Amino acid sequence: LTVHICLFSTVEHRQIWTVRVTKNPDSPTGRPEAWYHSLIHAREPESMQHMIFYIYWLLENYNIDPIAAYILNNRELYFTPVLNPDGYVYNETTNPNGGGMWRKNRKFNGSNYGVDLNRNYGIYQYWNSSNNGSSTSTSSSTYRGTSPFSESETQAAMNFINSRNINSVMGSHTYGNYIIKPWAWSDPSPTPDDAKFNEYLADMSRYNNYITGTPLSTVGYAVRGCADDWYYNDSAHTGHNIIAVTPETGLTGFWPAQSEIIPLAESMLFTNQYLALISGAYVFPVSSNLNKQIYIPGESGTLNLIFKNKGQLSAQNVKVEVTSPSFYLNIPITSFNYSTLSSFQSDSSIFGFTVSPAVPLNSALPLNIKFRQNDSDIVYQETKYVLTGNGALTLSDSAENGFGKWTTNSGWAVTSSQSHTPNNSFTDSPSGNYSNNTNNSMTLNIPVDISSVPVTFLNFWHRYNTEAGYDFCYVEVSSNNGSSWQTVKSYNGVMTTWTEQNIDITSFANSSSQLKIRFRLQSDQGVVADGWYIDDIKLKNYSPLINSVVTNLQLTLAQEGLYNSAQNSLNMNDTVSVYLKSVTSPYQNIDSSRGVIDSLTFTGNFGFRNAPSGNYFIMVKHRNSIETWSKAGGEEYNFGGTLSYDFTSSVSQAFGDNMILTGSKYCIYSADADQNGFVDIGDGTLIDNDAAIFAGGYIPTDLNGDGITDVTDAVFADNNSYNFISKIVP
Ligand SMILES: [Ca+2]
Ligand SMILES: [Ca+2]
Ligand SMILES: [Ca+2]
Ligand SMILES: [Ca+2]
Ligand SMILES: [Zn+2]
Repeated sequence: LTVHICLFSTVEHRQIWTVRVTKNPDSPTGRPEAWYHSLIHAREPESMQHMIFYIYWLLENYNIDPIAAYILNNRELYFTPVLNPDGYVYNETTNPNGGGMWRKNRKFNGSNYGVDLNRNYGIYQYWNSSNNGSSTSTSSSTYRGTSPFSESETQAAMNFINSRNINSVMGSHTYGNYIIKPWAWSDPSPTPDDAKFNEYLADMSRYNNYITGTPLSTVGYAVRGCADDWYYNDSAHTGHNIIAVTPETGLTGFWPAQSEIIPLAESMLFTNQYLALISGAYVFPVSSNLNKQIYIPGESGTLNLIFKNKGQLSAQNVKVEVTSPSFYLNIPITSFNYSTLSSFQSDSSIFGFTVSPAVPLNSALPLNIKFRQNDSDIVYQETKYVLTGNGALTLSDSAENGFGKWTTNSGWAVTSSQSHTPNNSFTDSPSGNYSNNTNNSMTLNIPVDISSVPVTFLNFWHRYNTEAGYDFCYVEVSSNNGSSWQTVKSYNGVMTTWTEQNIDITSFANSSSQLKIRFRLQSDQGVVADGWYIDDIKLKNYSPLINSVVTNLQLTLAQEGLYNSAQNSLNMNDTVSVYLKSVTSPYQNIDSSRGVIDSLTFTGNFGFRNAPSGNYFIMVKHRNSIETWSKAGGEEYNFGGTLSYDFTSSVSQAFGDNMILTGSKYCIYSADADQNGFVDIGDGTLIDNDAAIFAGGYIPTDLNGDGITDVTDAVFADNNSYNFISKIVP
C-alpha cells in the first residue's frame, strides 16, 4: 500500500522523502490526490506525529474499517513527514532529548542561518504584500528569504504540486488547536471560496473542536509568502483551486509531553481523513435529527437526514441507509438511492421507524446510519440512539443545593442573578465579566460509574456571552477520573436566552466507571464579557439493546394428516406459523413466529420479541391444516419468560373444541389445502387434480407428508368436508 519517493535534496544534501499511500502504489493511479506535509517548521514535531499516526491507522485498518478501505482504494495520498529535514536535524543536534526551538531551514545568509519556509512561497504579490506577515531581517525567525521560492524545500514543494494533480493539501503545524484557511496574507477580501472553506473547517473541527479561521483571526497575525495561499490560488492547476488548510495541533507548546503525543494525534485523525475524502466525491451529513428526544414504547418516529457531497468530484450511486441491529426497532424503508450528487449538492431523506411496544424503558436502540457511494463503498457511518424513557439519572444538579458537587480553580459559583429553574444557576464569573487570559473550570468532584448503562447523554440548560471567535466555553468529558479530557462541544459569542443542550457523549464516556464532566471558560488577552450560565445539569444513561430479549413458547401439536397413530409420531417435521392474538375484538396480531414441529416430540420452539406481557390467544397456521386457536380466555404471557402450550392433551385446548381425536392425540384438522378456513369441495378438487397428474414434492395437497398426492390424502378432505369442518375463532 505504500511506496516512497524522493522530492528533492536540501542545502545540507538531505533528501525530502515522500511516501505514496494508496492501493497498488507502485505508479500513479489516477485517483483523486491529496498531499500532507509537516515539519516545514522544524520545532513542530507533533505535526509529523499525527501524520505518522494517520498513515498507520490507514494501513492497519485496511481490512477492518470501511473508511480506511475506501480512502486507500479510492484516493492517492502523498505524505511528506519532514519538509525541513535540515532544521529538524539541527534541533536533534542541539537538543537530542527534544525541546530544540529552531524553526527555519539551515540556509546560510552571510551572517545568519535560515529562511522561514512558510514565508518563502510565491507569488511575489503575496510574498511582498504590505502587511507585516514576515521579516526581511536574516536574523528573524520569520525571515522570508531573498525571493519567492528561493529555497530548495519550497522549490521542491512547488515542483511537486505542479507535477501532480493534487486536489487538497494539509500543511501541518503546531500549536494552538486551530484549523486555518486562506487568505494567509492580508488580502482585503475573503477568498472566492470562503463559504466552502467555512464548511470544510466546520466539518474538520467537528470532533476536535479546533478553532477555525484565517491566520489573522486565529493565531492573530497575517502571513505573507504562506504555502496555503500559493497552493490555493497560484499553483499550475487550471480549472480549480486546491483546498489548502493548516492545522495547528496542541495547546501546550512546540514540544508537548510524551503522554500527549498520541491523544493529540487521535484528535487529528478525522481531520486527516476528511482532507483525503474531499479530494474526490464525499457524501457527508449536514444534519441528522430524530423528531423527539425520547420515545414511548409502541410509538413511531422519524430520523431526518440532510447530506451533501462535500467532495470536489461528483458522487455516483449514493445510497443513504439506516438499519438497526435491535429487533425492537422496525424500519420499513431502510435505504434511499440517489444516482448522482454533484459537488456541493445536498439532498435529504426521512426514515420512519416504530418502537416495539415491548421495549423496556431506559433503553437505547441503535440506528446505524451509513452513506455509501458507487453502490457499495461506505464513506460515512454514525450510530444514533432511539431512547425510551427518561434514562437513569446518574447526575442531576439544579444549582439549588450549592456548589458541593463541583470544584473550581478560579471562581465558578452558584449565582441567583440568572437561572433556568429558580432561583439559581452556575456561572464562571459571578461578580461581572470574566478576566483576560482566564482558564476557568468547574469540574465534577466525584466520578460517575456508567459502565452498566453506557449510552450517555449530557443534558443541561445554558446561556452565554463571550467575545466571539476569541473566548470560548468548553464542555469536556473525562473517562479516566480527570487524567485527560476531551472536548465534546464549544460555544462562543452571544446567546442570551436559556437553551437546552442534549449531547450524546457515549463515545467519549467509553463505558467508564470514572466519568467526569467539566465546564471551562477560556479567554484570550483582550475584550471580556459576562461569561457563561449553566443550570439543570443531568447525566441520563441508557442500556443499549442490540439483540432483544426473546420469549420462548414451547408449543405441542399434531396435524391430523401427518399423525401416524400406530407409531405415535408425525410423518415429517413441518413448519408452522404461530401468532399471538389480542384477546379482545378484533383480536389483532400482536406478534408472530415461525418454527418446526418435531415429528417425535410433537413440539416446536417459537421465539417472540415484540409482544409485551399480557394475555393472548395462541393461533396456529399450517400449510394445509385448519387455522386453530387456543382455548377461550387467552394465555398468560410474560415478556422475556417462557411459556408452554399443548394442543394434543385435550379437545378443549382448542378454541371451540375444534380438533379431532386420532389414536391418543387430539389433532388439528387437515385438508384446508387452499387455506380459506374451510374444508370443502375446493380442497377436494385441488387434491384430486394433483392426484390425477401424480404431483409430488412439498406441496399443500400432500396431507400425510409422504411426498405424493393421492387417494390417501383425499380421504381427509372427504371426511372433513362431509363434517363441515371450518376454523372456529373468537
Ligand atoms: Ca436552578
Ligand atoms: Ca477576549
Ligand atoms: Ca459574569
Ligand atoms: Ca400423500
Ligand atoms: Zn509552524
